[in-house]
Amino acid sequence: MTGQPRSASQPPAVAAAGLAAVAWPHGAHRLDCVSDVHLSAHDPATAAAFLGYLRAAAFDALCILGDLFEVWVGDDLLQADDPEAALARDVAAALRAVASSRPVYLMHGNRDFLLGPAFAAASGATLLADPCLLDTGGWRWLLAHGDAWCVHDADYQRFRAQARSAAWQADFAARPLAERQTLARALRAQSRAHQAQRVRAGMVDTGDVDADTVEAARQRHGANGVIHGHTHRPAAHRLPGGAPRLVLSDWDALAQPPRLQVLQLAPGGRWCVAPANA
Ligand SMILES: [Mn+2]
Repeated sequence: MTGQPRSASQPPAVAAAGLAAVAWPHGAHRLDCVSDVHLSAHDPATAAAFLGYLRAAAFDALCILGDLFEVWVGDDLLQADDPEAALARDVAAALRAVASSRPVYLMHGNRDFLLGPAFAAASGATLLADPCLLDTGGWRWLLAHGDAWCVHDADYQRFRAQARSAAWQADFAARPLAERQTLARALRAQSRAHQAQRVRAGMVDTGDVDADTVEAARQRHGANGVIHGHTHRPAAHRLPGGAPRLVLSDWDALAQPPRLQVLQLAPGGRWCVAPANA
């Protein structure tokens, strides 16, 4: 899948309203976007694929748009003695090797929104605000994880607002690591049960972003197009105003065929999708 900005009916980019913008790295030809890798010690095949992708690193810059980890309960995991901690240290070291010569950007997802300054320091990654702009030179992408645009899932949006508050995070961080891990597992199981119940009840599909909400954000921030993940519904859509909305795939090395998808961006709004192990 490849794409190029349209010239004739290209939606206008107006001045951005105070949103942080990532500049296209000087001289870069290719900036890779990935998201929803969902790294976990329970899925060594996907972890190995991601580490292999970082080692090969044929990109000039890397942008991870959320849910790099299946769950992140705090940066103190880096010091812990369990398989998830060992994987987290391997990933941080591999990112750091990349970041020694190329920019690595990291955005929070809904699973790993507690990735903090200690992980950023260990990995050499620059934490991105959600959303933020990427200026590729004459073409601006609005980058987001995507969960904030799933406005039809009112229960999730309530939880999101609560979990992003300083009070909730302080209370959570004060609990022992093992308790936080148990709590995260329980929240995950609860969320799965909730989704399954909605599907059984034939209720409206709340698992996707709302296109009008995304289009409003695009216009508000003066972007030419939008890139997000989270929904695990990879596609290249057109927003109501005609601008591209590119949706990143999740990663699963054991799926048939394996899902290890990378969105490669080039200057000026050009893009293509390729397998990570190509
Ligand atoms: Mn997500």
